[in-house]
Amino acid sequence: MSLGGSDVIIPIMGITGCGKSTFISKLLREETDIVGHNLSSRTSGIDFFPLEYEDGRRIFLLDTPGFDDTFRSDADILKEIAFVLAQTYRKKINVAGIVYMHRITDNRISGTSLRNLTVLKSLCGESAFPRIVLVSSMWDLLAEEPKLHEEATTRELELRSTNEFWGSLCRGGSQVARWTGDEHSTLGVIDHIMTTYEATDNEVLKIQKELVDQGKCLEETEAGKAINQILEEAKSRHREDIQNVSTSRQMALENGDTLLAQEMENDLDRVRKELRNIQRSQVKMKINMDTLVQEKTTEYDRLLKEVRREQHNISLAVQQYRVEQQRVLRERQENETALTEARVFSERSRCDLRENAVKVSREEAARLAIERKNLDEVDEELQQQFEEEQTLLEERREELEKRLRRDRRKELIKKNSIPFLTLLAGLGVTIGGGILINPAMIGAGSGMIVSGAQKLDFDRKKKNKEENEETKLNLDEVD
Ligand SMILES: Nc1nc2c(ncn2[C@@H]2O[C@H](COP(=O)(O)OP(=O)(O)OP(=O)(O)O)[C@@H](O)[C@H]2O)c(=O)[nH]1
Ligand SMILES: [Mg+2]
Repeated sequence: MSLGGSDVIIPIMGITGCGKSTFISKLLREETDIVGHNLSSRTSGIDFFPLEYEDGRRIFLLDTPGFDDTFRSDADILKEIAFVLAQTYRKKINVAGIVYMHRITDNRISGTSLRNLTVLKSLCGESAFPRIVLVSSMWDLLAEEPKLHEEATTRELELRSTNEFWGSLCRGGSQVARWTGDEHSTLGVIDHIMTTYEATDNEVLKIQKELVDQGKCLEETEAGKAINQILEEAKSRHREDIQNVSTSRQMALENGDTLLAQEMENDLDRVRKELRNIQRSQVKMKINMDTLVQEKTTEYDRLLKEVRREQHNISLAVQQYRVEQQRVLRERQENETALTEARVFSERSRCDLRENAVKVSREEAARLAIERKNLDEVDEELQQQFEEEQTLLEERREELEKRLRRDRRKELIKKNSIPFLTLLAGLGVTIGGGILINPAMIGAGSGMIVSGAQKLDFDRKKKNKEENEETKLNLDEVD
């Protein structure tokens, strides 16, 4: 199994909850558990979703955490993204494009959104702006609300015309797209990225050049500087807070208000802790490519083992579902046989009764008629029982079928992530631009036989397009 050459990556970026995982899940078609439904950030590391493009090459969609992640600092996230981008660049896997998502329903551009945009711009560099598609989500929520829809359109215009939002990106060649939340719309974005990628020379992202070609430390890269500036601003705010709260605490002590003074002491502890975290984050970015590779390859090696274990467990579950499904089918078959036998038996009894009825006295005939009626009742009851049981078994079979499909999809995703994880774990060997998985490290595990990734159904996209012009992707050329 080789990886590299014509395979490409497409990072999906944006703040927490903007719809990155949902966007990806539309291409996977089956329900997966990658989408978060609460406030805490669901995607905490980078996840990889391999898909097959129409010409057979693989596209790895990278589900990234936003720079506002609930569990990880901005520096940690930058390290993660920088490493993946640098490592794939070293292995000659190109970035076909970047999807940057934004919730159009947000009434104003939050500080977090601005922070993400700033990092995006510095990460890509101006020459890669044409590789970016700015995708707004949540339009489906406005479909029935003309007034809200109009407001959103105005916001979209504002985003495109304001330099610090999307303005500079659009002028630099980034495209704007409305995402209607369905597979067709999602395919439109990917198709656009791939078409642009094929029509233009490969464009290396700024951070890839800085880390790999120029040997810069993470903190010296433009994205590192952007994060550092954000951290410096946060530090000055914290220092100011410490000064103000310390003064107030002193006054509270002088007034003998020990309770208030204690509360302020707690506040001070909290702010000092945050300040220390920021300082630690800054230290984390004083890292060059070699150290970054050392640190991250160890992490990815661990992740690789975990994914392979998970894949193995899913395989076991799939096998169990299959066995259970066979059992259900067998039971249905047995029920049918039992019913057929019962019918043959009762038909035979009915025949006997009919024959006897001709020869017997009137009293006896009346008794036989009652027997026949009893037989009919038993038959009916059997039929009813049979139908009930078959319905239950059919429901169970459908449930198993659903689980089987879901788990097989999960298994495939895991399986197809393995070559990518292997590359990130530093186990890939570059030969002639391709990556060979190191067989000694991988062993003969079932996980390494990578079957075809999910094929992107562009035919379906074309068909949908003809059928439903309303969901047409709004990919505007911006001059
Ligand atoms: N109606 C609607 N809901 C959406 C859309 N995009 C995302 N959502 C919902 O918004 C929530 C968050 O979506 P996610 O896809 O988990 O967001 P994310 O960007 O991956 O978030 P993180 O992993 O935390 O960074 C989920 O409940 C989604 O169902 C959209 O276009 N329309
Ligand atoms: Mg997510």
